[in-house]
Amino acid sequence: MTTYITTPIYYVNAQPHLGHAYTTIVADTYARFCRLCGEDTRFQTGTDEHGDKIAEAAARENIEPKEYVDKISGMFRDSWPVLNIAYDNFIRTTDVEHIKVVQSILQKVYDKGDIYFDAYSGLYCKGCERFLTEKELVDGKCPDHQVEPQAITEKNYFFRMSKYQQQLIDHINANPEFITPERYRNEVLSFLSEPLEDLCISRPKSRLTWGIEMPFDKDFVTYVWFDALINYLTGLGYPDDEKFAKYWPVAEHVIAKDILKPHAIYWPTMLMGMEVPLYKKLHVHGYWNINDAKMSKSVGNVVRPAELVEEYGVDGFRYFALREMSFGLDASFSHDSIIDRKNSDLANDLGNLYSRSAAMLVKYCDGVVPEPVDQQPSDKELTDLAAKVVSDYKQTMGAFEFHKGLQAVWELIRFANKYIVTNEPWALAKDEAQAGRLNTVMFNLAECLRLIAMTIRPVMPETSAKMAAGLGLGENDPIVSSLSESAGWGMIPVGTKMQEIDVLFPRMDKKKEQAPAEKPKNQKKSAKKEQVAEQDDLISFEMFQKIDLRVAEIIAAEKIAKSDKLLKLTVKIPEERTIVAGIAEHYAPEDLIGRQVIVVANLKPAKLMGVPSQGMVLAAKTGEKGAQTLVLSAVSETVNPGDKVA
Ligand code: ME8
Repeated sequence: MTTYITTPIYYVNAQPHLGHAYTTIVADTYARFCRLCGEDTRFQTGTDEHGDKIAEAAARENIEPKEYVDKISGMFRDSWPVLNIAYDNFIRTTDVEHIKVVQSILQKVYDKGDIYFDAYSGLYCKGCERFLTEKELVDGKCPDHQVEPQAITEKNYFFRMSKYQQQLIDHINANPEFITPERYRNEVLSFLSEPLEDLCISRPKSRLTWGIEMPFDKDFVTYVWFDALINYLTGLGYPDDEKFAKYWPVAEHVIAKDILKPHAIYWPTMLMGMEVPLYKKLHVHGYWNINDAKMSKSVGNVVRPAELVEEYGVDGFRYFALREMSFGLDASFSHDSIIDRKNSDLANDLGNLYSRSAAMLVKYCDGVVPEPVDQQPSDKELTDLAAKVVSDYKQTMGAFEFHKGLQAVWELIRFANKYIVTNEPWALAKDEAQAGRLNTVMFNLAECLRLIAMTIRPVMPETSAKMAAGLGLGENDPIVSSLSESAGWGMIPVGTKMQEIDVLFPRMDKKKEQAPAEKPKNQKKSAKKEQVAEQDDLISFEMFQKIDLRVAEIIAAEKIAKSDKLLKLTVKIPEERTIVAGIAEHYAPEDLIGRQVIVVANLKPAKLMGVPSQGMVLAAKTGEKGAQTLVLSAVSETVNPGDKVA
């Protein structure tokens, strides 16, 4: 079996956010799942780099479009390894090969008469990059972008999309899995019940130069879907490369509902015009909202994937994204919901199962998987459940119901935790006559861990590898990496020697301060400044200069009553002041006297546990999340208290 899975190619007018990350994690998980099932799999993502919005973004930054797209495309490319996303191909629409293929396709479709030149008046939405019909407007505005579309009349090239309307309806009716989930298939069929208009596919160069030139008219560039959608072919070396012959017939696209129409209507009709077979499946998911509100730059609630990885770990984030969203429906992100999932599903259920089982294997079996000699009828409940879980998992993951696939695995995890309680290995260990039974129970637990390590592999590759290592198995041992070969019960070899590993998922504290993405912005920045900060995650030198960093000498330190974390420090910078620091768990007050540390001297004064604090002491956070240690900042030689740090 072969699989070709793609994400949309993302516009380079903004940095990657939670929505982009979700789609890409979905595609990566599916690719890993297909590989787990032994399929030859190709996974492609990339960036969409032509068009008005991008030319405008470059102009705002005062740089050439090419320089601009190189920079932002690089940000997308750099984001994906942080999320453990392993694509096979990253395509850019500014790639020379892509441009050549788009032009050759345009010429072919033009030569056969499916592209014509005509005047057009219409209501154009810049956000959607297409003309909207009156019917699509809500209160005269584009429902997606909340702006009134512009009335435009100009001569342009058109693709005869209407010609293929019936053929597309027939195809969708004959192939129920062509567009899923079903609600989106119904939406498309309902749209197709009205006459389809032809598709405007060009812009005069007088209005836009940042695009691919029409091969038959140098005064026009193509715009923009006829450029972007073709990436799915050019990434396979269309038309001559063998990759095209091999992977195109099994192409599956993943998108969100915002680009349903271009993918479910424009693209298949374009393929018909190009005389290329249609893709196999379109998988459409819903939208992530933030605390039930739309994610938007102006509200200031855009969630950045790198921040989530930093906060919750890569697997914590991947698990949450796939478990929380029912594929096809909208979902709401909040820091509390991710912490809840991490604590209950990962730390309590999976983490505890692993640590309890591993500890008992070490204690009662010298860390070696024992031979099961005394399987009892009650064990059949466990082995039957494992078989059912693997079968449900395979079916749901293959059908893009990732939340259900994970639910199935968690059924096994929760049952295994109960199995420990009902079988009481600690009691069996006290009775020599029960040695065989103890070995059987411990073997069964080790085998559960193996099956769990294998089934979570597509979603949480890092944790799966860690569990495999803990079980003394190589990351790529077929018994944890091949569902086609090793889905049955009882495959962990007797005699396998366990290895010690770190805690899988430390619990997280909910009361901690929320990450910045959730807080609304309250200061107004100029549009230009915001753009730069948004795109670079950088602050200007002027902004940095506003932070008054100084060397402070600690002259007194004491605990604050009723607080485990806070110390009251008296420092000289060179005048004396009080700073409250959250370092009580890491430093004894008496060890601090005489130390020179770096402080932010111009932080707004605040009261902590009733004690006024005028500044902040800087320290490094080191170690695993949840078990971090603070190490105070210092200067390498003694200097005068109050010296500036720059
Ligand atoms: O549309 N929730 O690019 P784009 C979930 N270049 N997913 C979201 C999301 C959200 N709130 N916001 C964005 C384009 N996405 C075109 C595509 S393809 C030939 C050309 C994800 O940068 C989701 O996958 O606007 C959505 O379809 C995509 O980003 C849109 O990305």
